[in-house]
Amino acid sequence: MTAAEAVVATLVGHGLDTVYALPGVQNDLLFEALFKFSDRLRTVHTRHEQGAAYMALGAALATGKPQAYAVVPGPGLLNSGAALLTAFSMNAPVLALIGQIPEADIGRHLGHLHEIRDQSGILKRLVDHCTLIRKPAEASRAAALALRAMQTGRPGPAALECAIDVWGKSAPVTLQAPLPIPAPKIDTTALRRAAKLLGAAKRPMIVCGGGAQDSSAEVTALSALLQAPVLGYRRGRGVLDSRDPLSVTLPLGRELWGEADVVLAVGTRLLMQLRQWGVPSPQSGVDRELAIIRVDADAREHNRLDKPAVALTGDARPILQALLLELPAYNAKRPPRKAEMQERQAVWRKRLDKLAPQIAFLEAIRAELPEDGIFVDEVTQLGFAARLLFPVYKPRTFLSPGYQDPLGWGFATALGAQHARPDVPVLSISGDGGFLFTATEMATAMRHRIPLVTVVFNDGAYGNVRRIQKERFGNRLIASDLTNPDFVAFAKSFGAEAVRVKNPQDLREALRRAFAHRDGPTLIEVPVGELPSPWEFIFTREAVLAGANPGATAVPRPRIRGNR
Ligand SMILES: Cc1ncc(C[n+]2csc(CCOP(=O)(O)OP(=O)(O)O)c2C)c(N)n1
Ligand SMILES: [Mg+2]
Repeated sequence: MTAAEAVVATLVGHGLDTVYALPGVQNDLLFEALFKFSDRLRTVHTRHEQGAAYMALGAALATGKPQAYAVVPGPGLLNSGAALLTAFSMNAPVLALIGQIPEADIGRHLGHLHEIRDQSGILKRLVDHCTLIRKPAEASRAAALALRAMQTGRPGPAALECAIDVWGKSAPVTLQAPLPIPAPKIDTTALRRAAKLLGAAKRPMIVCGGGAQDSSAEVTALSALLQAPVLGYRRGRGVLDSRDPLSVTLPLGRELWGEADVVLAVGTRLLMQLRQWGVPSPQSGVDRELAIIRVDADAREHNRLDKPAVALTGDARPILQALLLELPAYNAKRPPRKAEMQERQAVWRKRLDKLAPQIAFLEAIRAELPEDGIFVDEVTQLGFAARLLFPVYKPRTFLSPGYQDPLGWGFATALGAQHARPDVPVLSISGDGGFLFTATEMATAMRHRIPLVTVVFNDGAYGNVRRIQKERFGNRLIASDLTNPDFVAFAKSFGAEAVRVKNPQDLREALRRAFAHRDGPTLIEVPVGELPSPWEFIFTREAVLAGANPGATAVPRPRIRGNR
């Protein structure tokens, strides 16, 4: 086998069925191998490397399984950079297959096509696991080690580099079967302490991040047992069904955090909570210590901000399963909180009516998107509102881009999600700004008949930036107005279905037709005016006054009850 064939056969042996890719001479022999295996592994080619990497990311997020993309070195790698960075910050198992210049000349700065200084060094700063394949006999094991690293401990992307002349080299090859993924032993002493703390808590609360997406059943059971509200904002949405009154987002979550005495934090960095919320809310009138129990796949994550009362390292699911067995022995009786939560949800819902225009469009989407349909968020006015109030019923059905919040991720990521999950409808929202980042992938959607439904909310501006310039910089508008194409004509020119609608009722109609059309993509353009600001619901008043910098330490540090 050639090195390329060994890598491709190993991907197949690990259950991968697609490589998102854009070819070029350094990878010709890799594509030769992809051709050979095309009955078992589909190659989906895109129109920009950014599209290939975002598609792999979307497929990984929608399935929870490793996905791969392949691009040329230098400009190909850098074009995929924002998506690879986003995969890292979202802990998404994405394998980057990157070409290289001739092996003997790596590091010699001769000016080979696509040469970049220290490509391995660049990759090592972007991902935790990176290998240069030097021999065909090593290729299969290198791929298996990368795939194992992507799923071990804190999941995340990995990279394999291979030189133009090594992909095609042949040798006898032993294919490496999937390597066992080590699971850390659960610390039973810490587990018991967690059960005792939670069991004795008067007002326990659960905070979920992206790391909780695969433990929905466990979080749901714990929430019921403890009568604990579950806060999921952005990456933690959908872990507890939004129809459960104990399921909260911001800003009710912030209020509840201010009242909680014990917090179970599952797969979340807690950055917003610890840096911005800190102390109990003024309304609660409570002065108390806050005990935090952290569950995280990455042991380094526990103590970054504050030492928690209890730290549990490993996959959330087995840890929460063990906690569910331990907890009943210590669990105090608490009054049910359903009625209280319903009331408080209703109060906030009324205040959130300030976002009525966004709410009306989101209600139209929710009414037409089936329960298990996937909503892909963007850095746009409708996205910010969706993070606060779009009802999410199941895990992995609300894909939100995490702390990178890279404008333009949405369309291509959603294409990948839809490609990997042809069994459910996927809906992508974008602003006119974000959509054009990867709009050329409409050609990919047509070429591979991907039935993604895309709604573009067109306000003729980088609206979020423009609002900040208006409100905070005396209306000195700069670089925030946009000249747009006719989005409907644009989509139609690729052969896609496309329509323009003016109100939520018509959006609903258009969505119904779009979801019924499974033979290719649909674009729906919605012209909108300026939309009301969501920021008062997301940042504290203090943080908004301090410039709404999510990293700002705008409030006093909390008194966290540490692990003494
Ligand atoms: C890669 C990247 N570049 C720039 C930004 C900064 N940014 C955040 S929102 C925004 C404007 C978004 O415009 P649009 O997509 O039209 O959405 P709107 O706010 O108008 O709804 C910009 C430029 C970003 N988040 N990510
Ligand atoms: Mg806009």
